[in-house]
Amino acid sequence: MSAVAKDAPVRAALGLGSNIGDTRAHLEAALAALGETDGIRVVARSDDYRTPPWGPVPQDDYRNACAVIETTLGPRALLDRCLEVERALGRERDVRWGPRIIDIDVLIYGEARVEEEGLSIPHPRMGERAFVLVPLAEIWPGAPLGDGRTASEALATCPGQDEIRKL
Ligand code: PH2
Ligand code: MG
Ligand code: MG
Repeated sequence: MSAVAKDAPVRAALGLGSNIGDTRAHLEAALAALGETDGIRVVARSDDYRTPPWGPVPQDDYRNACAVIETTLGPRALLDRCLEVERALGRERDVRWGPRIIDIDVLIYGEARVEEEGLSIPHPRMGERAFVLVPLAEIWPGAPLGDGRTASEALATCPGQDEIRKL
């Protein structure tokens, strides 16, 4: 055993989405790249779900999934790695809420609360979004949303689940 104690990994949840091009390949490539990252271990991956587009922009349905990871990266370094993987897969600056090749959001990072430029953890809107809660509750039903509810508790009252299809 090393004399130097290492920080214990933190359990975090990521939300992934794509609605441009080969959406299945984009999610697979994103998870592969994340899993190859020093300091990130992917411990669970949900099924993929076809979900109607949420928000004001008319666009194609999404493929959404969630992953649970264990990470020794801090929240900002984790976000930076997610953004790097998005860029590597070809994502460009896009319209807010608009279509995208790949979106990787940090939903939960342990019990941490982070409010910084470009980074809000727990993700402030996930408790109302079936496209996040359905895959998240599949792999981590007890995930703490930060509002006192778990993923499965929030899902019990979340509208829009009937339009979501497991792929
Ligand atoms: N992401 C958006 C906007 N709308 N709708 C669904 N169903 N899934 C998404 O991932 C999504 C969305 C912008 O981040
Ligand atoms: Mg995002
Ligand atoms: Mg998003």
